[in-house]
Amino acid sequence: MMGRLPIAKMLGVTVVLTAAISAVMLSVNWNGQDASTAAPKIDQLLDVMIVLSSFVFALVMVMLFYALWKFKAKPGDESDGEPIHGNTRLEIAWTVIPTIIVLFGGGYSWAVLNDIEEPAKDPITVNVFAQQYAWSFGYPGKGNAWSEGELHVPLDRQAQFKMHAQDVIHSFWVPEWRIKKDAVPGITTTAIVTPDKLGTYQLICTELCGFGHASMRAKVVVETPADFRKWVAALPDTVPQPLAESIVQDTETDPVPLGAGGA
Ligand SMILES: [Cu+2]
Repeated sequence: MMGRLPIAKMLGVTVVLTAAISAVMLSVNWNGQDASTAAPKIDQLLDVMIVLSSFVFALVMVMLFYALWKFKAKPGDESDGEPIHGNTRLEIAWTVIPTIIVLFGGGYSWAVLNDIEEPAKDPITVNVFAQQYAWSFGYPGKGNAWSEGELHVPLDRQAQFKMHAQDVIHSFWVPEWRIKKDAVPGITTTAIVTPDKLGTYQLICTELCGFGHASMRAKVVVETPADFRKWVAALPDTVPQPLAESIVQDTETDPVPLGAGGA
């Protein structure tokens, strides 16, 4: 039966449909403004995945509509369908093609992740404390200065955010930076970001963490190193004792912790 299918024609239609769907989907700026060195790489990864998904969608639609049109029962035909047992060629195709697509997607994502998490020589470390329903931040390289509800980082310098959840799981997300990382009670998770555009952004908790989840936000300011130094020097408080203890108690998950940098 496979031999009688117009495979070349179906593939042709699939390619044209893939191009058309991709063109529409790629015309949308899904992730919005970008403000970190990782953002363009993640956006490109998404674009590639969109094209691959469009191909799979187009292929399934072409086969579905071909089958609907070609094998429709004639009016009055009440007979059973043809009994079909395995089709080796088809089974090999539908195993091999998805395997290649998934392996490619996995390998490409791995390479991008490796690239954007490559530790820089002189990162700044920021401790991020997440609790229902607020964020606060400690600057270990600046005498453990502490800020509540407002995070400042210098421009063009890798920031390593060490997450310390105080109660339930929260998640650290600044959309313009693209990076997302869960803050999990008991362990230290690390988000690595190099902000490359000055501006004011919003940190959003992106893990449903309770009644006040929707309002769990903080202001994020990316500023020049000089402005950052001035701001952090003027902070009146240092990290309070219970939060400082959570740093010690949490288990480090990064195999090569970079320590408290950021002088
Ligand atoms: Cu939360």
